[in-house]
Amino acid sequence: MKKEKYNVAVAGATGAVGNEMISILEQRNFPVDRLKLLASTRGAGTKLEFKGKQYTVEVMDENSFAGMDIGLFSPGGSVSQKFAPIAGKAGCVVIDNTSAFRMDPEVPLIVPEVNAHAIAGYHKKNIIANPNCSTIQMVVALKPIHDAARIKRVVVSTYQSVSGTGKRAVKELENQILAVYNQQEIKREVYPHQIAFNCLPHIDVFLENGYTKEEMKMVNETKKIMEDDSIRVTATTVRVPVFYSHSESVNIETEKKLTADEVREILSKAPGVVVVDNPKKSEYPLAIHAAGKDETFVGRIREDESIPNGINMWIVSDNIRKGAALNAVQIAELLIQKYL
Ligand code: 3JN
Repeated sequence: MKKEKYNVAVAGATGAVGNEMISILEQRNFPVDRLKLLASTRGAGTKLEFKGKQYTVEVMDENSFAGMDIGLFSPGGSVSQKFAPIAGKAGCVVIDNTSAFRMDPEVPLIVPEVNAHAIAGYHKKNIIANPNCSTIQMVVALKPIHDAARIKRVVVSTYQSVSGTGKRAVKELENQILAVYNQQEIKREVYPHQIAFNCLPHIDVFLENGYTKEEMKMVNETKKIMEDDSIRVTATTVRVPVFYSHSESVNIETEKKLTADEVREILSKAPGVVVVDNPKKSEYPLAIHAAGKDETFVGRIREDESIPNGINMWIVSDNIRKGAALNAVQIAELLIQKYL
């Protein structure tokens, strides 16, 4: 018999994404029966609110998941690596926000607007992966174009906000901005260089091929979600001094010719996408407008005049919401609609 309400565990509850997951469960009135908030020993004891009631964050251990139906995970990658399989085996379906399982062929990697059907394979490990934030907002816009004209190649450059790194990075940018204005010493702890008034072409670690891990996540996850390994993808990921929302300059080459107007038409009907594209009035997607919103905003849609079938566009979304917490809760909604 189908349950009416579900026992939900939030792992990594004290982090930026964990906090947002709790808010989104409340905002979307997710049918929560018992809520369990989990974190490492550092976060345990913190008090957090859900629907007007206070919850104390507990230390996550091997026994945390007995009797829980859904686990929304956003701890560090190594923590997910250890605890997601434990939770899965205990019958708690994990929706994991880290990269630990994204490329595992037995784990679906889901963006509900793009590949909801792929969730069907979740029971192999009882784990569903939430893609990287930069990938999510890009594929929401790419999928309807791919369906209409088959995308052959994608060249993306990102402008990623500091909230993608977490609360400490948000504080670091604030402190550095104040230090610059007050002509004080600039302190660095989170990033290898000053982030205030600067751009860092370096997100996550560098790999043998000269790309960063963040860049290769965008390459590999895009192919898996779009279910097409023939799409060629190349990425440059850049951290910019913005607090919330990631922006992306995306160039695509399609098999079939599409005009800019056709792309606008396709995207205006795409789920989760809002076209903001009126350059004459200086209207285009902006990080400060996307922050706190659920949609992915697309603008600056124009033909790439250097090739026969090319399109350029600018894609902006709230990295903590659609890029992480909201996408995870949408996956949980799909799961309970169809399977639990
Ligand atoms: O930097 C960003 O804007 C997004 C960061 C994502 C991130 C940070 C640390 C570890 C991830 C991720 O989601 O890919 C991971 C990871 O799980 O590998």
